[in-house]
Amino acid sequence: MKSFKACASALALAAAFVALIATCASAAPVTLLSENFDAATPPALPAGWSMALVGSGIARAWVTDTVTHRPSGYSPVSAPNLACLNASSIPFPSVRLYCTTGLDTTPYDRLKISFQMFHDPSYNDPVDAVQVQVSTDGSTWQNAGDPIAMIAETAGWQQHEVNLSAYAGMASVRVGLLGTCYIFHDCYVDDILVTAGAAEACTPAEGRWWDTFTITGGTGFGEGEGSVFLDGSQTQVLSWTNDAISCRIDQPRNPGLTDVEVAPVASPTMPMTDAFTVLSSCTPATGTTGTSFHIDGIGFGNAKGKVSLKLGGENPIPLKVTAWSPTQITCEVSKWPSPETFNLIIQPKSSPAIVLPQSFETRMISLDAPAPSHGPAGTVVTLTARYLGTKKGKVSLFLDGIPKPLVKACKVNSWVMDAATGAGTIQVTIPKGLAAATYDLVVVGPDGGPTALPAAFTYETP
Ligand SMILES: [Ca+2]
Repeated sequence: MKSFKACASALALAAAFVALIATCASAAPVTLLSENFDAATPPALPAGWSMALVGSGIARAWVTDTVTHRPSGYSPVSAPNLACLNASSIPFPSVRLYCTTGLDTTPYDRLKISFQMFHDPSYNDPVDAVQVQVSTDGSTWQNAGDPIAMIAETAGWQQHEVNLSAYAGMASVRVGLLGTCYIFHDCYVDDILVTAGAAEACTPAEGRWWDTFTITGGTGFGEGEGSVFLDGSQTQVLSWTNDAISCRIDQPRNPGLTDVEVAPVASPTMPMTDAFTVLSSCTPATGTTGTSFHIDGIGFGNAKGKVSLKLGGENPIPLKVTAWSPTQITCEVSKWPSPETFNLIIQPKSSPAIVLPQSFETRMISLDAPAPSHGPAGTVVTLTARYLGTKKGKVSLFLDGIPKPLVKACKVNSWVMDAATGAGTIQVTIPKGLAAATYDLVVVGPDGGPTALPAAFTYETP
């Protein structure tokens, strides 16, 4: 909905029309705030930034500078300036460095702040830290994420990110960095970025083994190639940019709704719940005796091999193979024991077996009401059915009467199923010699079991 809102508002803003439509279409992250402190004249803060003391004691200030002093001699990440909070002795207040203009995050689902912070292992006090803070009214501030300690194994700059998505979709969001540093160390930051984006999404949102899909949205995936997981197991990454990740489903997987997780190199993982649907590699993926279906994939080889349905530790049920290529097999169900979801086992001629888990489901016959639903002996009745199989079954009229139930077979005139869709019709003739009553219609389908349509046909006598 928010993406749609972003597009709708773009239509209203003629000047920004092209740029915003492009943003919606590509779902690339948007930079809402970028501050490198390089346009300021030290020690002044750049325009749009201010500070506030939090706590009491010896007043001090965030300033801009061209180099670090405690420890000394380190350059800014981006030249010529960094931002610095000078350390002082106790009692000392923390000082918030913050942007004075609220950011409009209403079009977005995701929000993130990233910044560079200087770390130093020597003379470090555990309280020395930077805490990201957010205000939605310009006066009260909340902590976002944990305080980031200055102490580190080695001296140098590190980039940090804090997820601010709880503040996406709001009219005015101010961000701040609350610096705390005691006596020996100053607090240094540089290159603050606030990035927004749509919710992460997969396009297309469904696919089968060997298909590709692209993940976009979010606040940027970073430039280094990370990893992508489908339901916890890694899948192949074909390309990776900050804006989009292209993936391939490089192994057969269980069909169904799947969690996707993006694990960038330098950012926290991004979980996407139920973001992708794995489809069966079988088309159709449901059927019955006589159903013809094809399997798409890779690595089947040129020579015709074997295909079977398999359920747990039971014996495989061989299928009739009617066509075979390295990437597509066509086969037919000849016989099966009961309605189940089967693993499909492909045994190429000269390579190991390929298992497509939970990929083909056999179905019982399903029936619609007969037409007509009443009439005398000799009435020709049509039943619309699915999964009726290609082998003719049996149809009877049934009445649970006294002293005993009555079963009377109907003549089956035709029994037709489309081998690809499973749709079909059964045509029967109502037998002679029954009492006027409303009977169940009982159909014995391809799995050998009876399926009843209760009180489906009213038998009329002259
Ligand atoms: Ca800078």
